[in-house]
Amino acid sequence: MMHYRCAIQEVETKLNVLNNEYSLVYNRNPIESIKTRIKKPLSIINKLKKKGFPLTIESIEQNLSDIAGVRVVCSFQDDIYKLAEILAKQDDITVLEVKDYIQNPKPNGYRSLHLIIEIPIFLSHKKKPMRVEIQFRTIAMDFWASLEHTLKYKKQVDNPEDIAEMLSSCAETINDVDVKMLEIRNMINKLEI
Ligand code: 0O2
Repeated sequence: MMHYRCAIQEVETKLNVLNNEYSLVYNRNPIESIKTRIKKPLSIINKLKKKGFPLTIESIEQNLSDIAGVRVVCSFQDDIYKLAEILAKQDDITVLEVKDYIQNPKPNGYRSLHLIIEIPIFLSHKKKPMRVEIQFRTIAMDFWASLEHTLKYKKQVDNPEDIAEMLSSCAETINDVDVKMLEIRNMINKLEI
C-alpha cells in the first residue's frame, strides 16, 4: 500500500504543478480540488472475489487498476480534456486505458473521464511502475456522483425506477449547466482579448 501511496503523491504533485503554472500564466486554476484514496482492504477482497481472481498480493497488482485513486475536480469540461492530454504527454506516464463517460455517459447518467495510468516510483534499490486510476470531473459532475453514490447505499426504496429516472434527468440538467458555464466563460474571455 505504501507503493500505491507514493504513486498517488507523484500524480498529485504533477497536477499541482500544472495548476500552479495555469494560475501564473492564465490567471486561473483549472483544478478546483484533488481528492485521493487507497482502496480499502475489504473492497479489494470483494472486487477480487467478484472477478474470480486469487486473493494474493500479486493478483492485486496484476488484476486491479484502481487501488490508487486520484479524483480531479475541474471548473470546466474543457479543462478536463486539456489536463488529461497534458498528463498523457509526460514522458514518465503511460496511459493504459481511457474511459470517457463524458462523451459516453453511463445509463444512470454518470459522467467522468477515467484514465488508468502507469507511473514509476523510485525506491532505494529499484524503480517500480505503479498503476493509478485518475477520475476527472467537473464540480457539477462531482456533486451528482457524490449524491448518487450515497443514495446507492439506501437500498430499501419502494420506487427504484422513478428514482433512477429522476437521477438520470438530474445528470442531464447538470450537463446542460456545465455546457452553459463553459459558454459564459468563453464569452467573457473573448471580451478580455
Ligand atoms: P470506489 O468506492 O470509488 O472505489 P473496473 O475497475 O474497470 O473493473 P468498473 O466499475 O467497470 O470496474 O470501472 P469504472 O466504470 O471505470 O468505475 C470505477 C469507479 O468509477 C468506481 O469505483 C466509482 O468511483 C466510479 N463510478 C463508476 N460508475 C459510477 C456510477 O454510476 N456512480 C458513481 N457515483 N460512481 C461511479 P468503485 O470501485 O465502484 O468504487
